Amino acid sequence: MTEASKVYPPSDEFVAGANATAEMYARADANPDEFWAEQARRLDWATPFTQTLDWSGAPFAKWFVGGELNVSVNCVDRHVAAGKGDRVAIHWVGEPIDDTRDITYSQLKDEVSRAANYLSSIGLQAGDRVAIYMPMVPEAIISMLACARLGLTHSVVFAGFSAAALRSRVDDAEAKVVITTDGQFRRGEPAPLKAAVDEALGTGDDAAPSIEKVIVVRRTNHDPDLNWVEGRDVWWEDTVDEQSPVHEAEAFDAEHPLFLLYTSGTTGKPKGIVHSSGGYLTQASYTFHNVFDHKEGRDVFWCGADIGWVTGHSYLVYGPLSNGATEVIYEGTPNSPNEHRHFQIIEKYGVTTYYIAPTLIRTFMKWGREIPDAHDLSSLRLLGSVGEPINPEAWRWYNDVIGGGRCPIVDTWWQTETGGIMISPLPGVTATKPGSAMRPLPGISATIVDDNANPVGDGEQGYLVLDRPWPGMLRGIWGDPERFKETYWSRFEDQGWYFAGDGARYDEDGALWVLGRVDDVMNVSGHRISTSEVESALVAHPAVAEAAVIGAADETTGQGIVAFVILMGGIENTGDALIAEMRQQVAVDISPIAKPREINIVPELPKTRSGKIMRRLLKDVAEGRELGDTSTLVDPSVFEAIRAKRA
Ligand code: 6R9
Repeated sequence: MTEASKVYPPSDEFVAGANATAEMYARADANPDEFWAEQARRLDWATPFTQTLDWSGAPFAKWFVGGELNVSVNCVDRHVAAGKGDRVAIHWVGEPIDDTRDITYSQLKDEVSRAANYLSSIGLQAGDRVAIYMPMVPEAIISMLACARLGLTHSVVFAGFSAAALRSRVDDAEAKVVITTDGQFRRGEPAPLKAAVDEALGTGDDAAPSIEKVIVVRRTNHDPDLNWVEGRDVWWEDTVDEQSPVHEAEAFDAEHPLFLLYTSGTTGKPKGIVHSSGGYLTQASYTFHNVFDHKEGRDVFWCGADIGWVTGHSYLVYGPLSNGATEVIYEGTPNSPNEHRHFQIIEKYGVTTYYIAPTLIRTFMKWGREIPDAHDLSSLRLLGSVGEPINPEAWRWYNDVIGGGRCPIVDTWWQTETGGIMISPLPGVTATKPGSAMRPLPGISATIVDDNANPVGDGEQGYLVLDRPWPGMLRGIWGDPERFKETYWSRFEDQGWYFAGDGARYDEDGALWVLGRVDDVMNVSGHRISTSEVESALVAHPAVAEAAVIGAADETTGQGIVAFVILMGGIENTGDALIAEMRQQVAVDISPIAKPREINIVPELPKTRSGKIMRRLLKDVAEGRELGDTSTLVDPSVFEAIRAKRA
């Protein structure tokens, strides 16, 4: 057998002890509703549901109809009530060395209750929206759970996003409160964060109309120019910390909106993905238990995502905590203060289950195996990957170097919209292939089809669709039901299928390979960024007349952002200085993570006769390939000029 086709069967030890079993697939297929009802009953319901799924209003689903629960009680209180209050919920590891905090489930209950008491004391009511713009500090998770406790819908905005990005999300959600920190640590240095909130929320006529309060956690205590708006701003320490640690939680309908999370689509405007309480928590909890083979009281789980992304929501907060897990939350970057940091943390806390993105694995590969080899990683027993396709080479390196050849790897495909993992191997059940997400989980149904909705043959590429509703599915786009239908359900409207936006294929053994986006969404280090969002930011620069952006293959980040811009007439091309300004414009409008790797100032863009920019051809150029079919171009010679510019 060649190295490439090698299959990795589960070890006897895993087969004997895994939470998941092979018969789950057949059982779930035979009666999906009954299967999901059983998963939902792993949670505590204040009022039991009377119907598992109501799909009569498709594509707007209702799961666990009539049921009522409190998400925060499920993640915290019930573990305390079951006598597990002294178990560590969170080993928090700050970026500065030795800045750590262990939080038990009892302590978490007190903290969440205090925050809930404060949020209700300022008049917030179930259904109100709260924006959370914070680095990876415990108060971020406490805030999310406090919102959940009160039925407030949280909208976490990644703290790496710019003030402009925060403002558009606050306005779209009409958030009443922003919870933030004074600053955050960035590679050892304190940097302001509240300043971005002040800039976002504005003053006077420009003030964000929905905002009533800004709650500030003291993190760096360092910003000498910290601005304070009397009446609007309060310190967490002076308000939340003063509250009673006792809070009686109320139960909410299973369909109550738990959170909004904005994500990039194919158009410039980010969309607020709406998630429910009962269905979302059921899927987050079920997948955590089975895909990560979680063993209560024994495992130490670590998910390297930021709470600003869906992976952070489902596998830093709701999945692990609903299962009573002990987890590591790390505030900093993997190379702070040096490249050993992650491995030191694994060693120190005895991490058993480690879940990161392929881009980080490839970064570790670049740093060299002597770094992980210098540490005792023998506590690890399961590895996970998420966010983008994992190339077989990175998979094998992860397996051999980090996993010591003994840890199953779960390559988990899912999306902000799906709420939880959808396609993944099951440890102890699946024999894995490097680079394949293998098969939909029990209860989940996916298929690969062509333009006409016909199933593709083995080896042929098609569109990945989800042909049956699932509990964690998005319930809509905030404030825009039409866009929800149009974006996800119009492509295969007659069939009633969800179109995921990814290409995929089955191999000859029926294993599923996800090939990446088929739309204008780029995936840079596992972050979704739309080409049009970056184009809009570039065009906002006064020197830019037109911009075309593509994602080009990149060895480390999966894709890198490459832009082609045309200058306004009369603007002098000052080269690097001008390009630096344009990159800055993108950082300010969106985030530093969206800054193009490369900006090419070109005389013209390749267009079809109908005026569409031929991005496919720009991609060929950026990836150094021979040009594909140029016959539909108005003027094929523009490429000579573009090539000349890049040389
Ligand atoms: C969880 C998350 C979703 C997009 C998705 C796909 C890509 C995620 C993947 C994967 C191949 C995997 N993606 N996991 N591609 N293999 N295991 O990342 O959500 O940020 O919404 O991105 O990421 O293209 O459509 P989100």
